[in-house]
Amino acid sequence: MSQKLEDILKEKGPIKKIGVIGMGYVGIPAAALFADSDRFDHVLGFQRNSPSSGYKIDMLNRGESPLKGEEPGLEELLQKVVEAGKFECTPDFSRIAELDAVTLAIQTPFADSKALEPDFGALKEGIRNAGRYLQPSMLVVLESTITPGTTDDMARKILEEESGLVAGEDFALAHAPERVMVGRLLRNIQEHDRIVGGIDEASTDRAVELYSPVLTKGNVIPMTATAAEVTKTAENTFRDLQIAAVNQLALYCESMGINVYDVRTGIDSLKGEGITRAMLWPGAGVGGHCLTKDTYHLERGVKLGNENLDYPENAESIYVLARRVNDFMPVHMYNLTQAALQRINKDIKDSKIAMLGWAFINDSDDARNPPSEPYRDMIVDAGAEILIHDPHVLQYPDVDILKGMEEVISGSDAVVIFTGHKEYFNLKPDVIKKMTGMKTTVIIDGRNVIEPDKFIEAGFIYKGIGRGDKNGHEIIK
Ligand code: SAJ
Repeated sequence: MSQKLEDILKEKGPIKKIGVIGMGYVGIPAAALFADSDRFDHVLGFQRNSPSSGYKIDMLNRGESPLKGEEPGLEELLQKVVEAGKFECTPDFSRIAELDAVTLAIQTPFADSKALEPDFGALKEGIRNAGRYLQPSMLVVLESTITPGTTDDMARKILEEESGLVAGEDFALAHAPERVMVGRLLRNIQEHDRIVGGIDEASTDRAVELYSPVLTKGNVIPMTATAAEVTKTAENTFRDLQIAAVNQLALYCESMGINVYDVRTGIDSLKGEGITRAMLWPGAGVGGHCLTKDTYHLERGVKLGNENLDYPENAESIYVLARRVNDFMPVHMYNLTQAALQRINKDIKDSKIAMLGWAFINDSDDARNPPSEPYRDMIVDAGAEILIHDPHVLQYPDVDILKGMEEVISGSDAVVIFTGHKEYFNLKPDVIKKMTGMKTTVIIDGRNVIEPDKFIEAGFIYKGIGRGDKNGHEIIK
């Protein structure tokens, strides 16, 4: 523990003025909740006045949220804190010098999903801005999802270079990963436990002081900065691993001619202290911006600066293997489509495919890294025609998303369900058959939304993820 930092913070007194850099879906609710706490006097939201997002400044200063989609309570809270004069948004980063603490909530996408290298460009610019105006006794907190080791290394170096100050002596530095999900931003910040990790004890304590007042149900869980980075990336890595485990089980059940959902129910029945199994759901793949990336953040973190990893020789990381299993599911959907069409002597390349569902998650318009995209690319590469329906997704680069189900299904040789939108749970065989106008149609269920027998008895060729009990069914004329 640095006595110098401890003394400086004591001299400074409690945190009163806070800055949040990055007015996005993480920074805006965080800033509003800090401003609403009577423990703090004033909050500045920092937003670059860039052509693409400068409009947010005036909106936020009118108490309006620039975030799309429903966020319960957010607009009211913004109105309240703006009218109370406790929150303002500014492009003037020099005002960081006025503050006691500044948090950075800037996205860290992967520049190239193939190379799996994160793009820290925007985050680095934010850190540089914080460093440029950093004063002794300030606290800097990174909230973005970052590769383990980033706070203690890259962020520390940039802040020290820009400020001439020393982290852990002149200023406090910590990581407090966001755990918010769109649609429940405020509630997640208030109710989830908050992981808070400093580069040293004084930094951790100062960050605990910052976050405790905004928690209603959640508790602060203190640890080191690197442990906090590993916690965030590993909690998503573990979810991806659990999904891969049930996806692999589904593939096994298909090959063994059994129903994975019977097996899932059986395993899930094992309940009780310490013996419960985390049985998630098999499906057409894993999308989004969390699970598709965070495994690679964790893997990079292990490799950077750790020479002494003891692991089975030449064995692949099970976490990376889990990513490969999940990324295989759209390929499996392609293989199921091909196998089903071949049962009626058709081949994908001359077929018309109707895809139901583009979004990566049910009943949402969120289409980041959707598993539907690799499937669609494979279908197009095979020379087939594909039309795509999604009731929520309005647009996607270079992809026409249609709203009329009949238009998409009309004349199609195969109907392929990729997302479990509620609209798809009540598809009727006779209605679909009429829409296709075909004597025999293939239907592929990637999300367990239809009842196989209803379609098989109506003369469809059915294939479903994990439905080894149905996938080889008799064809009913
Ligand atoms: N998926 C499956 N089977 C499952 C669960 C999900 O195939 O049993 C697929 C979904 O279809 C989707 C992908 O995985 O394509 C991701 O789904 P998700 O429910 O994990 O949603 P995300 O990606 O929005 O994950 C976020 C994460 N939250 C944060 O990073 C703050 C994750 O940690 C949460 O567990 C998850 O939301 C949640 O539980 O809602």
